[in-house]
Amino acid sequence: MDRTDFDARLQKLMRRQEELVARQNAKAPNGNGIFERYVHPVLTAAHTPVFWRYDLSYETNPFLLERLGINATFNSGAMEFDDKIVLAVRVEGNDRKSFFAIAESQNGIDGFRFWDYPLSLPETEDPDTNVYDMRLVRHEDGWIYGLFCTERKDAKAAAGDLSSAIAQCGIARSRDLKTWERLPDLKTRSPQQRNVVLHPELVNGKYAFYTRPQDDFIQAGTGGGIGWGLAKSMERAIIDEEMIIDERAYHTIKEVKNGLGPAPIKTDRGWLQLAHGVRDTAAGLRYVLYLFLCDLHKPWRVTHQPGGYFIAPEGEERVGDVSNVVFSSGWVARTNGEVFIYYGSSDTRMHVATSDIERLLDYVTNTPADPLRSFACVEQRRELIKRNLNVLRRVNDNPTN
Ligand code: M1P
Repeated sequence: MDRTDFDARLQKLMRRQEELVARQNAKAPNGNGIFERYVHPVLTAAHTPVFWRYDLSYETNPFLLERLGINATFNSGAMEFDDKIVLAVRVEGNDRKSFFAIAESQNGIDGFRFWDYPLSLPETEDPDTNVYDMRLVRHEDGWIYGLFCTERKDAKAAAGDLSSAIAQCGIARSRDLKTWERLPDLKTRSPQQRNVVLHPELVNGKYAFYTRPQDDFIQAGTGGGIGWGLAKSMERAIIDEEMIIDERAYHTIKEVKNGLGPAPIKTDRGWLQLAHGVRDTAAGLRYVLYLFLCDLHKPWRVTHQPGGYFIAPEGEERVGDVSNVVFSSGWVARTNGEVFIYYGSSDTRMHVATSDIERLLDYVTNTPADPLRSFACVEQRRELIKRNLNVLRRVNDNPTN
């Protein structure tokens, strides 16, 4: 390729990327009233800057080849920062390693643009092989914490087993999202921890964590469920006692495993919680999102839990590197009551859904719980149908025009 062709191809690459970042998003029609989906994902691998992926020097890359490809952008933490919405995105390179990068948008719906450099996250003395799924929490102690999964090879794995891994909760903190201080990993009694989330307020003067203890890297085994525990400090975060506050249950959306999503939103009726539930199918695991409410003064006590899922994968969301997955680790409640829910689909891309506190509280407090048996589900639905047919009869008898 001569210099002129090189320059033309580079300009085309840059232009295409600008067009993608500038693409406007719009609400998808025909929602269920609880939340609105959007027609475009907010982030894909193609949103990552061209200068992260290509060597742009003619001298060292005369064919303008992509040198360090990006495979996916998903499962992001989220918060308001400097009057913008920022996402701490799980970016995965073609080499399968994940890292974190901040992308910001003025309106939270479109225009997400990555900061020039990904986060340079310090390691502990036991280096992480892979880090992912950061939850951002602005804590009442003044720090912004990023809790994430740190994964390392299982040193006790049998010879030839190159898949067994140990997942634990890594902790970092920052004031500006640019410089990060790495703290020691969370210590609990569980051999595996993923989906650990910091509660934004102290509870009885201690740091409060939602956990997800497991026996095994993938399988919950005798463990699982969303746990709760307290630690005296973040500089040496140790949870001695962990209790399960939201258990897995047979023949539900969270039969195989579950885990908290982002840190809860404080409302006057309690702490609104977003989580994922996993069940097994002949086609593999299926991940959906669900909501529940916890007591305002006892955030470990579940007060309301609607039956079934809140968001399940739909359309293109169903397909990706790990298909049939929606997973959320970030949402933002704005002062006007709006809620932006950020979720990854099929470990590939990021989406936004919008709702508001009033609607979510109505959904969570008035949607009936899972009755756990087909017969009881039919009874539940027959009761709704009966009431509705009466409403429709009244409407038909008194047409307004
Ligand atoms: O691949 C699906 C998800 O698997 C894990 O979630 P969990 O620990 O609940 O099984 C995580 O690796 C998550 O990032 C991923 O989306």
